[in-house]
Amino acid sequence: MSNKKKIFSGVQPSGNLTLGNYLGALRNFGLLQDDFDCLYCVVDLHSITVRQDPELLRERSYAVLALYLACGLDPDKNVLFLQSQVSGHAELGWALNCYTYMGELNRMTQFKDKSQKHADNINGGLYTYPVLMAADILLYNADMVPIGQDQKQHLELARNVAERFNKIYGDTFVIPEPFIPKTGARVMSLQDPTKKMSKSDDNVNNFILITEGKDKIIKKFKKAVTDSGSEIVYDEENKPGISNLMKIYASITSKSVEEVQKEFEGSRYGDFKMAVGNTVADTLEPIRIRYEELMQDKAYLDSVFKKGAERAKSMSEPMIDEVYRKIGFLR
Ligand code: AQP
Repeated sequence: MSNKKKIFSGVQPSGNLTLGNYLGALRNFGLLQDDFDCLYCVVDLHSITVRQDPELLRERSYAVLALYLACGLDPDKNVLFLQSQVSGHAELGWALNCYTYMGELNRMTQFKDKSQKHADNINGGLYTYPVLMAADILLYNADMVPIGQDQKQHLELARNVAERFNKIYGDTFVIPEPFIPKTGARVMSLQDPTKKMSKSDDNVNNFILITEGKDKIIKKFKKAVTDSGSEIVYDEENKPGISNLMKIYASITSKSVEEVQKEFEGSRYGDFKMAVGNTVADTLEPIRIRYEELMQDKAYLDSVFKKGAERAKSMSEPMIDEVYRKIGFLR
């Protein structure tokens, strides 16, 4: 690692990755790899806050790595690794739990949403999830964290915990900044555009998978709910469906929403949906092809994880040492 600024981000292997994960996170990871020292993690420890099938979890951990690579992340330039293979995450996570207040965790909206969705399994890990996320980031003194809008509240908590620790023990952690894309930060569900597109959604028509074929993608966009009226205008409050599609198209084509509105002035909803479907499918197609090739070579994926874990371990061990020493543990 050089003296470039450091980036950390992660994705949970809790399902197949969606267009939301791509536009909110993965696509931006690739854009940052030349200017920053980047660590991109497959955060499997986080994923068990919701019950996972062990075989499927292993397969999905490979799948997230394969998608990192298929989206253009270079395993030599970036540290690509599996969270459970680097013990510092759990170690720092435990320590930071003792510097985080229940009042802070009670305010987390993701906990509220997920406890409603998994009412039969509201476990302690789901509650302290943001503390482990703080540990992920602070362990490496990351300066910046590329995330979607939904993770902003968690990042603010990480900043507060870091500041609290620094105040008690002197400068230890860098205070991380969020890096949230202008468009694509919050891709909404296709059938219910008032909630975000999520990989663990029960209704498959709510999301587009990065690895889905063209026919399926177009079919799902055709089915996407639109609003009353017939004009392609951006109005999040009164036209959440069409506004979501406009934001997706803007983000994929790197255009502004105003440009998209102009481009489709006078078009019908059906034609616009076809254009969005086609553009999304064409963008994702090469990623899917590369992903499928990579998933055939688990030995290669294991070797990337192994090298990543070695690098992440050597980067994180001095921080664990410093924190444990400051807290008062014998070293
Ligand atoms: N709909 C979204 N729009 C933009 N960005 C999104 N992200 C997730 N959904 C959207 C971003 O993707 C990154 C990885 O997310 P994660 O796997 O850590 O968990 P998540 O935020 O909880 O994503 P999901 O898809 O909703 O997963 P499940 O269903 O398992 O909870 C993050 O940077 C996130 O902001």
